[in-house]
Amino acid sequence: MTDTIKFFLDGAEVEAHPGETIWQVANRNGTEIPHLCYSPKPGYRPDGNCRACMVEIEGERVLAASCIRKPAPGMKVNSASERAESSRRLVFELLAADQPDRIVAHDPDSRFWNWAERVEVTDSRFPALARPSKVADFSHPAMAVQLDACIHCTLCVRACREVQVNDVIGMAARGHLEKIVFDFDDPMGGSTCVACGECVQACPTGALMPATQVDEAGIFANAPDRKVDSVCPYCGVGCQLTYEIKDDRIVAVEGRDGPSNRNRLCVKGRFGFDYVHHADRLTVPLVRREGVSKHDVDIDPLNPWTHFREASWEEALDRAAGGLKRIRDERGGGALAGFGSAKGSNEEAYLFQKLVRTGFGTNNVDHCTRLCHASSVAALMEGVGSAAVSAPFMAAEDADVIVVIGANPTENHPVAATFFKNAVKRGARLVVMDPRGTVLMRHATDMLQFKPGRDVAMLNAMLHTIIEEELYDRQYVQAHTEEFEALVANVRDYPPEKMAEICGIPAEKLREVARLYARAEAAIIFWGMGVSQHIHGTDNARCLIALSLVTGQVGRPGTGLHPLRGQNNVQGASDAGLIPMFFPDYKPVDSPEVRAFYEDLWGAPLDPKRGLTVVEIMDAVHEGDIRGMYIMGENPAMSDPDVSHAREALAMLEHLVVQDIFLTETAKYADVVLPASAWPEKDGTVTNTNRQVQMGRRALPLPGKARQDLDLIVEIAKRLGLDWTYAHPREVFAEMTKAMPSLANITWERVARESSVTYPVASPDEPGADIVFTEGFPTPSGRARFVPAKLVAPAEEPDADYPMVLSTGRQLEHWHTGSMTRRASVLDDLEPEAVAYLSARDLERHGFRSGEKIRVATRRGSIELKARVDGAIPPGLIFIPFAYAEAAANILTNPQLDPFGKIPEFKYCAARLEHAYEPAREAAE
Ligand SMILES: Nc1nc2c(c(=O)[nH]1)N[C@H]1C(S)=C(S)[C@@H](COP(=O)(O)OP(=O)(O)OC[C@H]3O[C@@H](n4cnc5c(=O)[nH]c(N)nc54)[C@H](O)[C@@H]3O)O[C@H]1N2
Ligand SMILES: Nc1nc2c(c(=O)[nH]1)N[C@H]1C(S)=C(S)[C@@H](COP(=O)(O)OP(=O)(O)OC[C@H]3O[C@@H](n4cnc5c(=O)[nH]c(N)nc54)[C@H](O)[C@@H]3O)O[C@H]1N2
Ligand SMILES: [Mo]
Repeated sequence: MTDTIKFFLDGAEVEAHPGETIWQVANRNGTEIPHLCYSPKPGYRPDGNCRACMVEIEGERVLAASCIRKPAPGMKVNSASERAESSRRLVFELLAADQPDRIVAHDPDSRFWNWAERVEVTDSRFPALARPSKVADFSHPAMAVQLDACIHCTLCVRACREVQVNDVIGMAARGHLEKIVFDFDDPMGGSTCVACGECVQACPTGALMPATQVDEAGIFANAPDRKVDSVCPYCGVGCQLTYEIKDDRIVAVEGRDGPSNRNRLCVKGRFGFDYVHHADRLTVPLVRREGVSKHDVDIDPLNPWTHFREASWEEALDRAAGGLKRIRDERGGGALAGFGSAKGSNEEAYLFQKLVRTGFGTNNVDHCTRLCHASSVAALMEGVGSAAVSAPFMAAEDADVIVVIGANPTENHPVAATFFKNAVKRGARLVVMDPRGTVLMRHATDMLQFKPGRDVAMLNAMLHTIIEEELYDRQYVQAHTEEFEALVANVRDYPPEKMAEICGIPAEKLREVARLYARAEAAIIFWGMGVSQHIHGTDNARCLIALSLVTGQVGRPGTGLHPLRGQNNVQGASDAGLIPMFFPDYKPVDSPEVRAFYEDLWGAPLDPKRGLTVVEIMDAVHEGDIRGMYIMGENPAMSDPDVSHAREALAMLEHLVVQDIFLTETAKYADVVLPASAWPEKDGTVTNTNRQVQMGRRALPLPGKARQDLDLIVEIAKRLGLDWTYAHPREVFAEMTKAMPSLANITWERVARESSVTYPVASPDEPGADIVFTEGFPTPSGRARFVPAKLVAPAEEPDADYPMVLSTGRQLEHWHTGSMTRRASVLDDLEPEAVAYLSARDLERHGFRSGEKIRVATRRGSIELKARVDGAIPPGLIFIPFAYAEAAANILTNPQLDPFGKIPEFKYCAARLEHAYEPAREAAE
């Protein structure tokens, strides 16, 4: 800290760190200075426009805005002089003149009114200015805009343009007509706003408010009676948030300063919370009525009584466990399987796999990671000995080159994407590689819109360039890797000039991007499902790993390999052992020493064979090998590939127990349905994509007779003969730390205290290691291994019958199978219908109009949904999100698996477009 300076604040000598403003130093020293246009939150640039923070500086004629003014050595600042105070009071008085009175304020608890009260301004001597008449804009389902309270402080503009980088809000006009506008002065609901709500969180006056907190007249409503700190239940970013609660209902959500979100949230985290209060919530245990077929499962969640009847907890649990026990005792544990959940806590995931392993007696336990990053995990384990990210996504802040491949973070990891966009503003190069144009493309410095399924061709061409042009890091390769020669020999066959045609990117561009990445001081790679969900997904990831190793772009700040993890707890659930080939911490089940350790810890004999994976389990049901299943917090009837086949399997099961918060498409096939706890109803830890273990806290009571997921797992375990006594997740966490070296130096209390602890962590009082592989790799040799990849074509190529390529994935507003988000009012309002995204050319060629209902068919089946033209989709490609039960994308998808990761090819199959079935037309024929 050589650059600290000393100056005087209100007579006392204080120290300023480099770059600090007077306001920040004062604040750090406990001197509060009013502020309106200034937000002390990270990411907000001070603007100094509102004058609410004026201070007097000795020897200066005019007062200074303390939020923007930096102190000089020896400067004498007076924050409480009569002149400063009366000037600030005047500012508040002038602003109050133009505000609705506090009793009818949109937000009487706003920063503006709280500060006005503290500087003793309650009303104003000044007349109000003539205001434009149209001030209220309630066009957006999530946010209320009432510009009569706007003070033109531009915080919302900075929130939108500089923090979240969505570029929707701007300032228009001049003088007293000046106002904030959305796009070209559109209603907010009709603008390109993505509803992250950053502007609402930033607004100091209540001009922008969550719609849940204003009544029809625009006046404040639903003041919370309590607040609970937790973590977002949606994606792997793991944003920390605060639930604001009134009468045991969430009324609003605010972002907290967590290490992965710095107060930011996205539309789902901020406005997608009311699924927990939806009328469809399961509130009583259900058992299937005697003799009701599982093959006809069109059940209304609000009226399930045709198929199910209510049962007492005793009966439901006895039946649930009894059916599993009978199958185990008659046929052995191998006839059972369990799907655990990546939407629950670490403690639940750990107990679930322990139940399957010690209670069922099988390793047939898996979860959605199989459909997700299983191939990335296979490649990372084989190449670098660890499947977690090598650096958090915040490392983008230190990178010169950021590569995003096969991921659509503005929709799927929106808060992480804000940091990528921030990095571009700072001057980093952003390389986006995706067959489909994404929103991130607008921010990309280099866009490689290559042919779907051709990643290996593109990446091998880059590796070829790096080796041929000797751009690789010879020293790094020598010191830290093995089997380099195998890579060199392999990529010889893949020069850019030859690969250009295959991947659709000109050779010179391939070379240019290869040089850019290799020569960067610090380059980092982020990837997603576009890489992993292919029959060659493991090969795709191998190439990315090779790129980073060959150039030494790993283990330093701003470098690394980061598979963006999807579910809020998929990292934690995988770590906890919800995987058929691994015990907790990726310890192989087929190693006798490992097994002995766990048999000792758990006091039970363990199955020495690897278990079956998600898709294999469904196949085994068809074969008659698996007869009973326990599914907690997964919806395979929607999320598995070739879902007709999966649904048949579910119907064939002799015994199916489903534990969920809704009567999902999967639950409809159940023999017993156990109503469980939603995320805001439970205590537990979760691990995000950055390896940060975070604390979720119970904010709400359980609805009806619903019970905690953890308790239900324990109840089933007891009925299978296990002597479990866990009464609180804290006890489970304590046991996990014994089974999992990765959790060394982390305790429940520590996570509760610090909110977030990154693993691995070297001691109880040090922060965890954000960056790993700084000195070698956790492999037997300490070296990372190159694994060459050959070109493998997608399993099903377009042909004369099915001439197009179908790709599936996600939308910003919806979560996977829609069970939660289609029951979240704002989200459902924003995206209410199933859509297929097409290029204008394909639409025209088929004679469709945008918005028209069309049919998409593959060899597995067909669905009908609305066509939506998307300029970023190349001709020949159809993109369908899989959130809509009425047009389930997985009726279409191909279940062919990658041989290593066992992940299905969700991103590529042959399809064709047809006219929708129209009864009227058929009748006329
Ligand atoms: N809103 C929302 N957010 C989510 C989720 C959600 O359901 N909704 N789910 C979460 C989960 S579990 C996950 S795993 C993540 C997934 O997050 P992403 O990985 O971003 O998800 P996808 O939309 O499936 O696909 C990513 C990209 O892959 C591209 N792609 C398609 N084919 C190919 C190809 O052959 N090669 C390459 N390189 N790219 C291709 C697609 O065009 C798409 O832009 O999102 C998480 N976040
Ligand atoms: N076509 C296609 N299919 C795909 C993909 C794709 O890109 N394309 N992506 C795949 C990927 S990456 C993934 S991760 C999977 C996701 O597949 P799933 O995990 O099956 O999908 P979700 O909808 O997230 O299912 C979560 C379930 O948990 C329930 N739930 C939520 N919170 C709780 C809780 O606290 N307790 C309990 N007991 N239940 C809870 C929800 O109601 C829901 O039924 O889908 C895969 N399927
Ligand atoms: Mo996922």
